[in-house]
Amino acid sequence: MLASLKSLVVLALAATTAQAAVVTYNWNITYVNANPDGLHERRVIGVNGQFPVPAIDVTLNDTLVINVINQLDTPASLHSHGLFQTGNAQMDGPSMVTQCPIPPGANFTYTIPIEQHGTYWIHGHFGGQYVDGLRAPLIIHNINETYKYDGEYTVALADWYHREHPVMLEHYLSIFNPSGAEPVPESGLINQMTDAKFNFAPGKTYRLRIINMSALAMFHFHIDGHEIEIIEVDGIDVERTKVESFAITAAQRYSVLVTAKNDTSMNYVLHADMDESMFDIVPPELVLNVTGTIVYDEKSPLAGYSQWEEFDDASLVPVVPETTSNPDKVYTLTAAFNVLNDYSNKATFNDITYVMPKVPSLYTALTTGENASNEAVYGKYTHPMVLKHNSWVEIIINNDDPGNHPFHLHGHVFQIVGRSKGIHDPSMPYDGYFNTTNPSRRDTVLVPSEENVAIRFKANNPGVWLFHCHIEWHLQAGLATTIIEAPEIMPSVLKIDQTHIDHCKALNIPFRGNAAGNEGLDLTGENVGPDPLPGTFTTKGKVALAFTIISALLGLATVIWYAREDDAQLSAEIARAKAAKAAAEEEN
Ligand SMILES: *[C@@H]1O[C@H](CO)[C@@H](O)[C@H](O)[C@H]1NC(C)=O
Ligand SMILES: *[C@@H]1O[C@H](CO)[C@@H](O)[C@H](O)[C@H]1NC(C)=O
Ligand SMILES: *[C@@H]1O[C@H](CO)[C@@H](O)[C@H](O)[C@H]1NC(C)=O
Ligand SMILES: *[C@@H]1O[C@H](CO)[C@@H](O)[C@H](O)[C@H]1NC(C)=O
Ligand SMILES: *[C@@H]1O[C@H](CO)[C@@H](O)[C@H](O)[C@H]1NC(C)=O
Ligand SMILES: *[C@@H]1O[C@H](CO)[C@@H](O)[C@H](O)[C@H]1NC(C)=O
Ligand SMILES: *[C@@H]1O[C@H](CO)[C@@H](O)[C@H](O)[C@H]1NC(C)=O
Ligand SMILES: *[C@@H]1O[C@H](CO)[C@@H](O)[C@H](O)[C@H]1NC(C)=O
Ligand SMILES: *[C@@H]1O[C@H](CO)[C@@H](O)[C@H](O)[C@H]1NC(C)=O
Ligand SMILES: [Cu+2]
Repeated sequence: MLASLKSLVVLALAATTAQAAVVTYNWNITYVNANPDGLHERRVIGVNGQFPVPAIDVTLNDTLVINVINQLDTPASLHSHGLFQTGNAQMDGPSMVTQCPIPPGANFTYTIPIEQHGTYWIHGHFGGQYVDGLRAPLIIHNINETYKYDGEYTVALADWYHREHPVMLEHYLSIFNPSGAEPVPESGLINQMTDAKFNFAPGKTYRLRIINMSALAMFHFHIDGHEIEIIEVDGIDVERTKVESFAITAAQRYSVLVTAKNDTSMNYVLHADMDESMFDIVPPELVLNVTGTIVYDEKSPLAGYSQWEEFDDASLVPVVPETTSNPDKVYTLTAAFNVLNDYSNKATFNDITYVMPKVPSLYTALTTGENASNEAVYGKYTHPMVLKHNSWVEIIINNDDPGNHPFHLHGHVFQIVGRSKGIHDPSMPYDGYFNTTNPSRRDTVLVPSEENVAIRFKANNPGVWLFHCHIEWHLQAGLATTIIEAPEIMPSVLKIDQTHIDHCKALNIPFRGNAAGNEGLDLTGENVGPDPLPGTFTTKGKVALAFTIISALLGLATVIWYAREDDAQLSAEIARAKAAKAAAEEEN
């Protein structure tokens, strides 16, 4: 089905001269077959029979309506990444945080008043469905753009796997992967293909909207022979900043202006090089340097290659300034990966690995009255942080892991006010502040290994917002916390319609009470996660210990996850191992 189902209804607003539109998309989510890298045809998740999923395109002050029909055999939900959803948290999308997922065969309508402009994306937020294809750019035009340009292109960068996400995830989180090695993608794609082309006309200026829709891969972006000027970062317009190249981690966005050459004698390569430091192994057949082409003339040859330098995103200056305030509350969150007491490698913030509650946290906030302000009702393993309305909050994110992690906050942009090397000790004063006068703002920030970043935001958006690593594997490994913002006024601001409740009922998910589905503070039966192993081992020590335990239990020498075994065989092995472990535990 190729016909676009987008329809545009212009509402005449009698009282004002402003023209706001209701823009409706009908999204029939189904499996389709596709072979985006030309190496392997597989089942992917598409929309209206199409893959890649076409972009959503709206204008500031429109109302975006997405009528979802879930024709998959699993539940699904959609998150509009980077949108504030002010007073609309029930439309944010993450399953078991702001809604019960949409059951197979059911429909759900996301109604989203558009209050921002810039470059965003929309993706599945049930399991890892976006990794299997359920992801698309979401472009919001300003009514009057800050910068002028003659044309625009979206450049969506993504990594691509040949196996389906649930199969890879089971192995990733299993006791067979004690070092927590992430599945390495088979390809990198630009606009979900390997040969994307962008036509430039001489002398014109283009806005390129670059979106990183990866599950894991980070890209370094650069265009041969052309200067690029950054003008937007995660929806925030910034002063023009000339750069040669920039890194863009999963879920980040940049807009750049590129002025075309004055002649058409050459075409040029657009580079999005995958950062190999993110991968535990780099298979020899993996092409790291993903490219597209800037085409001036189909018949012209490609120009040669050049070197470039990178820049620092915290140096970007927002066009609309925003000062910061001293925080009313400071949290320090230390991210780490460890083998926990279920012998699998999981991610933790302050030793807690995120586990979904029995009741979506937003429904808990709306149904527990005075207890909604008590963190305990959300359950220990959602790692709740209750914020007072309009308070200023600072989070110091420590990355105590050998890998780099991009952290994303739903419902906000945050200010990047500090950073330093090493792991900040919360009992000491913070020494990493570097800018509290109009600091750079964005919704996803990269925290390099063994460094920390301090972010600030005002808790002015009542709702429940996930704060998590946007490497999909790490989110699934539990690298998330839940921000409960202004629970005291949430019931007067947010409205849950009957569809939410119907979907919970259909999936047998309780929709009121605390995280365990009980009244008051009785959390008997709540979902619990694995906890850290006892003792004070180093990470390496813990991995080694777990290896010893697993080897002793199962008589296995070593298991290497990325070996491309047959999926069925892997699943069988995992099932056998689980049974063996259960049997061993029973004997004890
Ligand atoms: C957009 O919406 C805002 C808030 O409702 C309003 O103040 C503004 O005038 C609108 N702008 C236009 C151009 O319609
Ligand atoms: C959704 O797509 C599936 C598969 O293409 C099709 O069978 C079904 O009729 C579609 N449903 C609607 C409501 O368009
Ligand atoms: C979902 O929406 C489609 C298209 O509007 C409709 O044909 C179908 O009956 C709806 N399904 C359910 C379960 O409401
Ligand atoms: C658009 O912005 C420009 C420059 O900021 C300004 O001169 C112009 O008046 C604005 N146009 C409208 C319709 O707001
Ligand atoms: C996309 O994000 C991943 C994960 O942070 C990162 O490794 C990769 O470099 C990013 N891609 C680009 C183009 O920067
Ligand atoms: C293109 O030509 C115009 C007019 O001569 C000049 O101002 C401009 O700098 C040139 N642009 C580039 C990218 O060379
Ligand atoms: C890939 O790009 C990097 C720069 O990001 C460069 O150093 C390297 O030589 C390129 N590799 C190939 C095979 O082109
Ligand atoms: C802090 O931010 C302001 C405004 O964004 C900028 O002008 C200034 O250079 C920054 N200072 C530092 C030390 O980065
Ligand atoms: C809050 O929790 C306490 C302790 O369990 C309970 O007695 C009280 O009824 C709860 N309040 C509400 C409004 O549920
Ligand atoms: Cu991560």
